[in-house]
Amino acid sequence: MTPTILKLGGSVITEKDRAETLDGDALDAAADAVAAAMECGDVSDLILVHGGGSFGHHHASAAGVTTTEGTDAAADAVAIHGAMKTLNQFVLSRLHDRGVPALPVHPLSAGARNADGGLDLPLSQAATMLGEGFVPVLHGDVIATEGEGVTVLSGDEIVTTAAASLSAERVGLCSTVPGVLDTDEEVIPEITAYEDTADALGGSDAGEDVTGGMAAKVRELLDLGAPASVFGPDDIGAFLAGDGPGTTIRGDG
Ligand code: IP8
Repeated sequence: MTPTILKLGGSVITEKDRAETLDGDALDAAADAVAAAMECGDVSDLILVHGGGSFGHHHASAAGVTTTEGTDAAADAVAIHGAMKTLNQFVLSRLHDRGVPALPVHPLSAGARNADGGLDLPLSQAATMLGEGFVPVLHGDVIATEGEGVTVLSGDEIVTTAAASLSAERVGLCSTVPGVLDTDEEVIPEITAYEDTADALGGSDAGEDVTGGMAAKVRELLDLGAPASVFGPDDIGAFLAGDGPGTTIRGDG
């Protein structure tokens, strides 16, 4: 089993500037594309991951929790986790409406991060779900972290971890932009080394996004052992059909 992993960016499926607000039309369109691809057999072993958008990031930012700065306040951790579960429930129900057999996997209850930042995220439940014909749906979350209480776990880190441990064949990141853009706002078709695009990527313009913007994503994707595509919402169907829309990131990981 060599799964395809698709991440739906939080800013794609939520209204990023309004706390806990879904972009229902965008989520419907994404769910339509997933359902259509499964129906026509373009993809079978599919794992979905979604980001936090105005659900997780709003609460993480309010509590001052990031991927490295943790909290020992359980109520703050539960507020962030609860918001992510709410968003996850929206994703599941829109998929179920279209006959996609989606099941949730909540990282807070599954894994942990050690003091060196290393992530231990056992995914045998997701593998078994795939084998039984389900579509596991993971999400960015908070995670118990040695020496920090809980920290934020980004959906991108889940994608890279799952891609490695489940030997993913392909990885897709659906973002609000049609790919990784250069300084002229043109899509860079292929990236094989971070240095080649560092100037074009700059830092993060992510606002409340506590896990960083495109530069951080590119770095993580270059470490994958599988090709990754970064593309916009209109290209979910093309990606699931096997095309390489947007930017293809091919590291030596
Ligand atoms: O949007 C972050 O996930 P991301 C999740 O994939 C939280 O970075 C809890 C902020």
